[in-house]
Parts: sequence; structure tokens; C-alpha cells
Amino acid sequence: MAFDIEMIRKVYEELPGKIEAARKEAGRPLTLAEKILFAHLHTDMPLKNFERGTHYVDFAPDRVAMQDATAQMALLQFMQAGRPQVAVPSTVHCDHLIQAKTGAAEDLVAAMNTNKEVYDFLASVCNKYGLGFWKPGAGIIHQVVLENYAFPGGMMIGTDSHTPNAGGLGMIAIGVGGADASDVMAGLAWELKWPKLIGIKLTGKLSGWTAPKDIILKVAGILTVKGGTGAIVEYFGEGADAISATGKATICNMGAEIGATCSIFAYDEKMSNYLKVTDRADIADLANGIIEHLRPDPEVAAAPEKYYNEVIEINLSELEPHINGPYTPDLAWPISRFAEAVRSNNWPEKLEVALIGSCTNSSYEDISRSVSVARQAVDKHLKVQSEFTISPGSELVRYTVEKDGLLQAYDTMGGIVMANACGPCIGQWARHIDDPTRKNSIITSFNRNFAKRNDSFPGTHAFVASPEIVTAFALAGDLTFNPLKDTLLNEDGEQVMLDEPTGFELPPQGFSVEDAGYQAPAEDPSSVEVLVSPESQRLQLLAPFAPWEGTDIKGLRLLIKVRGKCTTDHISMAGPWLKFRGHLDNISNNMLIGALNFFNDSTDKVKNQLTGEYGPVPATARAYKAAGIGSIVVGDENYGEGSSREHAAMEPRYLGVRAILVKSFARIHETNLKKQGMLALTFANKEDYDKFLEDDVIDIEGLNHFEPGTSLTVVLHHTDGTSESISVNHTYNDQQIKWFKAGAALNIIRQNALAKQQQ
Ligand code: MIC
Ligand code: SF4
Repeated sequence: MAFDIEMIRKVYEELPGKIEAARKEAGRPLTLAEKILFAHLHTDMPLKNFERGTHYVDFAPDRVAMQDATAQMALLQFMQAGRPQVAVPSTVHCDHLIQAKTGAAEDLVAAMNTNKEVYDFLASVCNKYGLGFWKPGAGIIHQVVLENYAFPGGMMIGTDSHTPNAGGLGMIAIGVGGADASDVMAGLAWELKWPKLIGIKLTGKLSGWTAPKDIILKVAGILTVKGGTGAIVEYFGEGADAISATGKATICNMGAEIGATCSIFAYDEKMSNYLKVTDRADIADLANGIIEHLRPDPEVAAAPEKYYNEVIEINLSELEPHINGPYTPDLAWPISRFAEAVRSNNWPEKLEVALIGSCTNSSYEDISRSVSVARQAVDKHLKVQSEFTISPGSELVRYTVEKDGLLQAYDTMGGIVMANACGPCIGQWARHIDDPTRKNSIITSFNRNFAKRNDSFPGTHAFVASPEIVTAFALAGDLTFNPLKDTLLNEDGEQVMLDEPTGFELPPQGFSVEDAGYQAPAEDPSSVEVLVSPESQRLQLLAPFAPWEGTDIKGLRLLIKVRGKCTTDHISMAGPWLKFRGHLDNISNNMLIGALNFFNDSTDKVKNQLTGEYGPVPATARAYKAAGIGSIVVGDENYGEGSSREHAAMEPRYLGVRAILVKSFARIHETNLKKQGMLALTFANKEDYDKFLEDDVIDIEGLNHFEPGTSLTVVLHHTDGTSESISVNHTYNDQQIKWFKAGAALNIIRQNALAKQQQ
């Protein structure tokens, strides 16, 4: 059903030859990432293109995966490409739109009702164009992909930033916007700047309370949220081979939080075991036959500094459990220093909610280790001290942990099991709090902890940790607790210590499931109709964006100058807004409402230069648009960090913003802006950020000579009559400049499809 063994056989037949040719051409040993990248080139390229971090290279991915919140836009775009069927195997996963409220069963029924129109749309597009459809309740995209589709040596793109999860099975898996996915499904090449390589050598062995999650929490602390930008992170060393496949996936998954293009582990016995237990022994056999091509060349591990741009070494035997946060995933605290950090920063000590789940940490191993802590609640007469919820990653995992008697431990302890979905990770839950403005603390096994992400409350201090640490904290109800050395007072008034967690890498009796939730595409696609009602509040067909006017862009108003962190959650908030992901006009009402205005330190309050009044960002942008005036957004470092949601690029495009000018961009967001025909610009001198005043009128000059590698000029006209010019950079290549000129990449595809029809 789920995987395409013939496709994989073909990839494996061609892989050795392609890798050998590449090694010869490069004249040196190759890392694993290089091998897989070379084996997936769309067209041959001159050697200079493989200089790291400089040239765009065309790739031919083997697969595409999309989740329901991003698939709507991706498929609305794909439908315009004029293809009868998708060109590469593709799947859609319904996981983001389910609200965790009372428990799995009722929540799923509620989701089916509320989202019926969207699910029907996605299912019918899948049927018509030949995509696999994973129904609501089947599980979170990355877990389902790992269980069914990921394979060592393969290349996949996915419309979700945590797509790199599949690196746990040795796959180059990269998060992209929907327009990129739409191109690949239409049979076009996918382009990416040839990445830099970061090597992470793992020595020693994990033990006790330390889990794979702690490796990536530590790495995030070292590299920060932008340290992985433009790079593939490759893990190696004896410590790497000792980690389970799902543990490897956890680490690769959360590489998204350091901005990495993707992360990867080499094929080994752990991966082979995982493939076998998930019913894919045939892939394991094929992979075993070419194993040397699915690992870095031995010379690389022997002298890594020669082959990676940067090498980091972590001794797993010395690694402590970590807790990262609040408000950013790279604020890393080893547990021995955490209590002190909580006290000295005045973070709320009382823990109000502990949450387990998300695509990062919901494997069988994760749940079994967390349950080994939960069970101690019963044995040692402890009670949960905070709210405690568990969202399993997939129906396969949920069914198996239930059958193996693991889920019951949560029940007894006082935890609530939610649907197999993203749920609270993306703000889809019923957070109970008396005063939403109050400072409060929560801890999760998720990956992101940006302000207002998990609930919409600015006072929520969210911390991330491994599932076993989260479980221990649920029992303590106090952030200053350290399970490695502190005792807890039980119901009998005794001080008790928690034992170290234990677990199973894989289910001892294997996985089982009654209905995994898969629906294959229709046999006869011609009978399928895809309907979008013009009255719909959830779905809206896309109208083309206007092409570039052919001149410099004059008279722009400064819509907002953003201060500090501006993630895609700030630009296009999720939670309650997820329901509008298929309706560009409606979702545009959340544009930048979470971003901090530099001039008044408020969110969603900017000056309308036409009236002098302050109002919400979307309404102000709409006012400029109605007056036929364009606008510009100015931002700080790593702008657009986080999600792959292209809504963060389409909304400004739709509301008349012409350029986003920032100190630096996160990769996926920068590409999304280019695809939608926007100008994504960076300051040549970062201090020029300070020159922008609230009432400036702004011109962008040099567009008639818009070429790769040349800068453009931005002119600021201040209200005192003075003006100043600054130089701005861009990373557009020839093709991307064509997208800008056409108004969007999709306009070119549309034109080509139309031309074909007329032939
Ligand atoms: C996220 O974790 O932020 C999301 C929600 O999964 C996003 C995708 C989206 O916004 O739909 C992501 O990571 O790309
Ligand atoms: Fe879903 Fe959260 Fe994973 Fe995003 S990070 S895919 S919202 S579980």
C-alpha cells in the first residue's frame, strides 16, 4: 500500500554509479549528504556549482509529502499547472487541523465536522491527481512518513519545516513552501543552494535520564536558531550508530530549530531494524546490498575537519538532560543549572501544564520511556501536579502502545490521551487558565516555544525537553525540580526518588494496527470532481498576482519596522487561524499581527500614513492597497524563522507589500517570498536598519538592472524633506528574477500550461 518498492529499487540501482562518478569528478572522498545530493541531481552541472553556499543547483526529489494546513495552498497552486497526475509519488496527511479538547475520540469527530469541507477538498484532489491521502487520526505527517515512506539514500521535500525528520532513516528530507512542492509534483526541478556541511561527531553513549532529544537541545544551544542556515548537519561517530532510528529522527526533526536545511544519519543496523519492524524488510535488504554508499566514505570520519565546514564533537556519556527556553528553542540549560536559571530570571516556578507528543517526540521508544516514569507515580504513590496530556504520533504507535498496556499508565497517573495529531504543539487545544495575561510556565516534548505559539498567551513561558523529563516534571509540578538528585513528597508523606527511565527502542511484539488511516487514489481519476464553492470561508481559488510594472518602485509606505524576533508564527499566526489556510483573503487578516512595532513596542498597532492614525497591520495594509499605494516591511535577523507556511509570503504579496527588507532571512521563508514575486532584500550594512523612520516614503531603484549578484538601492524620503540612499543585497538567480518579473513563479507555469493547451 504505502511505499513504492519499484521506485526505491530504481534509486538503488542508479545510486552507486552516480556516487562513483561524483567522487571521481570531485577528486576526493564524499560525505553522506554529498552522495545523496549528487545522486539526485536533476541535470548535470559544472563542478563550480558545487561550491558550498554559492550556486543554486537543480534536484529531482523522489517524493513529496504535505500536511493539511499547507497542502491546501500547495494543491491550489498545483491545480493550475495543467498536469493530469502528479509526476512523483506524493501524499497528504491530515494532522494539523484537529483540536485537542477533551480526548481522542470526541476531538476527532469534532474535527471531521468542522473541517469537512477542507478534508473533502484534499481527498478529492488526491483522488484526482493520484496522491495518497492519510485521513484525520492517522497521525502526524513526519511520524507517518518515517513509518511508511522514508528510505535511506532517498530525497524528499515536504511542505512542513520538520520534514527533515526522515533523516533518521538516512534520507535527505527538506522542508519547503507549497509552491516548491507544486513544482516538483508538476515534474519540474527543485532548486536549492548547494549547502554547506556541518559535521557532528557523537562519541560515548547515552544513559540514564539523557535521551536523543538532549543531543539536539544541546546542539541548538551551540549553534543558535540561525547557526544551521544554508547547511546540512551530518551526524557520525560511534555514538551516532548506537541511537535508535526514531531517536535519530528526533534529532533530525529538531534541526529545523537551528535553521538547518536538513540533518542526516548514516544507514546502520538501527535503521535496518526499524525498516524491518515497519514491514519493509525488502528495503532493508536492498539497502544492505549498497551499504557503503549509504554511509560517508571512511576517510571522512577519520579526518572530518577536511570535509565539513564546521565540526562539533559531543560526548554522549557526559551529556546532561537539557531544558530549553523560554521563548526560543536555543536557550539551552543543562538540568543541573536549570533551577538556578528559573530562580534568577524570575520565571514562574509552578508548572501548570506538561505536554507530550509532536512530530519530534512521539515514537514507541519515547512513549515507553515516559511511561516508565509515569508508572512510578502508582508504585511510589505520587500524583500529577500539573495538567498532563499525551498526543501519540500515529495510529500505528497509538494502537501498539495501547495493546502493549502502556497507555493505561497515563490514565492511572492522571494524564489525558489526545488524538494522534499536532494538537497543542500548534495551539490547537483548550488551554485552561484563569487569567490569560498572567505569567505562567508549561513544559513540552515539542520543538518550538516561541511567544504565543502553544497557546495565544504572551505570558506563557514554554520550555522544551525530552518526554521522560516532561513526565517527571508533571509529577513534580515545579520547574526547580531535578529528577537526577531531588526527591518528591508522596501521598504518604514520604520523600521518594524517581528511578531512571527505561524503555524499548521498538515494540517487543512488533507493531500492529487495525486501520492505519490510508486512502489510495481513485482508480478512475476522470470521475473525480474537485469543487470549491465561491461562498466558502475556508477555500478560495487563487487569482494571479500582477506582473512587475517594468519600472523602479516608487512611493512605498513603511508598513511596519519589526523589532527583534519575527518568526512565521509572528507573521502568520497558527492556532485559530489555521482554519483559513486555504483562503488567502481571510487568512491575510492575521498578517504580522504578532510582530513588534519598533516605534511603539506594541503588536498589531502601526501608523497609517494616510490618516495619521494607528490601527491593525492588516487593516493598514488594506488601506494602502485600496489607495493604490505599495508598502514595505523592515525586519531584523533570521526573519521568517520557523514554519514553511507560504502564507507568510503570500499574505504580504496579496496585501500590496512589495519588499521585505531585513538583516537576514531564514531559508524557507526567503524562497517562499521569491516564489510569490516579492522582493526579499537584505541590508548591505545592517546599521541602515536604524535609518528607517516611521513616516518615511520609500523607493526601490535599480530594478531595470536587476541581476544576480548586483545590489539594488533603497531611497528613504524623510518627512523633514531630507532623503538618504542605502544599498541592499539579494540572492536572486536568473530564474528567480523571472519569477519577480512575471509576478510569481506560478504565473510562468500558468502561461506554459496555457500555451500547451493552445497548441
Ligand atoms: C509548525 O510546526 O510550525 C508547523 C505548523 O508544522 C509548520 C507548518 C504550517 O505552518 O502549517 C511548519 O513547521 O512548517
Ligand atoms: Fe505538527 Fe508541531 Fe510537528 Fe509542526 S512541529 S508538524 S505543528 S507536531
